Amino acid sequence: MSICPPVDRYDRVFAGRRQDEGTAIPENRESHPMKTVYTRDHQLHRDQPELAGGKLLPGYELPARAEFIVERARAVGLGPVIEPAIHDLEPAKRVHASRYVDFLAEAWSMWVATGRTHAALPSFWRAPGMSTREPDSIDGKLGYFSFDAGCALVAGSWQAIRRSADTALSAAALVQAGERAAFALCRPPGHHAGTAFMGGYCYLNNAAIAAQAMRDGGARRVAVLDVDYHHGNGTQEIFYARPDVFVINLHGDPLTEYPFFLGHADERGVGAGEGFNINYPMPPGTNWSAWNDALEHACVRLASYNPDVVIVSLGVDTFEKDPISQFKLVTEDYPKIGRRIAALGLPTLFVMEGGYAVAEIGVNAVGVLTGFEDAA
Ligand code: Q9C
Ligand code: ZN
Repeated sequence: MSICPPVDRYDRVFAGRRQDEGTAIPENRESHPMKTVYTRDHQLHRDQPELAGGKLLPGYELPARAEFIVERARAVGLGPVIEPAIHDLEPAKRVHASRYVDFLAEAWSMWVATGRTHAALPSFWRAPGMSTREPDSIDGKLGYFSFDAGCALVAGSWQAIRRSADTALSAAALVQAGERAAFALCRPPGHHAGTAFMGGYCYLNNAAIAAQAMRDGGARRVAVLDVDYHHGNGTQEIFYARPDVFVINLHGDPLTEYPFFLGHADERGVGAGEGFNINYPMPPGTNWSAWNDALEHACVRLASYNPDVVIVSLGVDTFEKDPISQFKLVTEDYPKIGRRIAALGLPTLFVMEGGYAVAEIGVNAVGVLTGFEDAA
């Protein structure tokens, strides 16, 4: 059962605004039901600010995002919506530094102990040449374990973060138990979080935790296909030296787009992992035609890796109306993404990442999943 008390379904910001109904609801799809793993515990992470463009603003990463997606999944009859099981922190610590995970767990109480009750946010970071020693004070720790000021912590954040990882782990278990596909409706998202840092609204890397759990559960090779607008720097960093998890990213060119400091085309992996990381940076204004060319190339490379399972880091911030992104995909494009991924013919775990055009996020994200189901 959810531990989250029932709260208002949508954020104040979106009060009175309805989800975009999009195209007609597809036909009944009970023949191939895809399970969605979801918990309203995500709502505990709310009202968090972010530093953007020199201003402290309400975060773009809103509870309404997940609410609109689960509502759309139910409306189209995607399949059952189930609550994630509770996991301990060991699976997270298989990809994250133990100290980092423990920091996330204790950060809010350390922050409150300084007399502050507003959201915790870092203001200080290390530059190259500075010490790698973990500071004692919470302000030092916040900077030490982050790379931007997009990851505020509020009272309920840690519980939501843990449950988001639980969501990915439970959906991964469904796929490992033989389901053709499953949808982890994670919130907060994960792909910017690395071994020992948060950033870009991400705290624990849900897709990476799921990938490692699948490896530990017997998968020989795992492919991660990240279609979020932003480069999945955390996932890349975690698996960069490993040949057993092949990481492929389609994203806005970091020369102009967040996260700026990773995601270039010449980053191909290192050591035993050399050749097992591929980046497809694309310029602002990229439309379906160019984006689809990259997807096609990525899918051919992915198929030749012959993985046991595919994990899709599913961001829909490639949408033309996304408020913080510069690609031009339209609602009708999202089912095509799902159909191409289904054509791989592989067990597939979808893990929710970004997407900030909140009114359209349900139609777009679930559109990928119904496209997959129609072709599977
Ligand atoms: N004015 C994900 O999509 N800030 N994270 C960009 C906003 C960071 C996006 C500038 C965007 C992070 C999971
Ligand atoms: Zn994104």
